Amino acid sequence: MLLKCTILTSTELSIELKNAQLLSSKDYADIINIEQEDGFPNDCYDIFQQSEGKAKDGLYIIQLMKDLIVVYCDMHSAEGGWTVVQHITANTSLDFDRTWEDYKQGFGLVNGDHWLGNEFMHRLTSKPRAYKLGIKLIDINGEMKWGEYEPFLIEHEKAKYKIRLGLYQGTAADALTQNTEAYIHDNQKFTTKDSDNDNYFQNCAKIELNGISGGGWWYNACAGANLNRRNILYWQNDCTKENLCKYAWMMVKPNKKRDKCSNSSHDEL
Ligand SMILES: [Ca+2]
Repeated sequence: MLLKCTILTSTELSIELKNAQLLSSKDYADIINIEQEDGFPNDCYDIFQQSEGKAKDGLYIIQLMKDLIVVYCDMHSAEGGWTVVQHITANTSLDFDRTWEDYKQGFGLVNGDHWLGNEFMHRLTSKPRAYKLGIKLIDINGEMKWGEYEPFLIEHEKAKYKIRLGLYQGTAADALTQNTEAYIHDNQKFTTKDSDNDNYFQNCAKIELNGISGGGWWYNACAGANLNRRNILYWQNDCTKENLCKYAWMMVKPNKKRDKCSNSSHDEL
């Protein structure tokens, strides 16, 4: 199921968004570049650069191959230009216990809690230029932690949207490639309640904590981090049952250092 919607702008330009289901009816008026005339950008970093760093946070249309999608751009975190691929508020009413198809196409509202969609994450990060992943965590006391994996990519659907992570830096724990809990997430396939691709004898996406299941994630057996369990966000050391987190974001941005060497862009993964 993929909803499409055609927007008529004031210039009579019709725009078909592939992920229109991630917009509420009032969100359309908030799309900042809806009347752009010279083609849509590849990602939020393009917008950030073209504006010389002046572009605001908010909703923008980007082009992934021939498809147009709407995304939320974070123009202020870690030097700006980030395309948000996940946002969650602890105890959100948005259900993250979803099927493979839902995680593939995205769900929620791009202006709030949402998952942009594994297919779009794959297309974004498999472009010739290499990308990096940013993780932003805010705990209930308002303390912010940040981390980056560089490079980062999501493989195609036949590879079960496997996650590939490079070197880590940041103030948060390295919960995706560190092995302190023997659950390394790097190189793991994506698992949902209807598609078990993890290394546990049961399906990690179905295991409940306080009555809420884990949701889709790149589980190992099962998790050293999981930002898609909507009641308790989990990020080794930083977001736990003892140190509750209120918000999390996952976002992507081209790796500046590798712009000029796209031929070998993914060799280090
Ligand atoms: Ca399993």
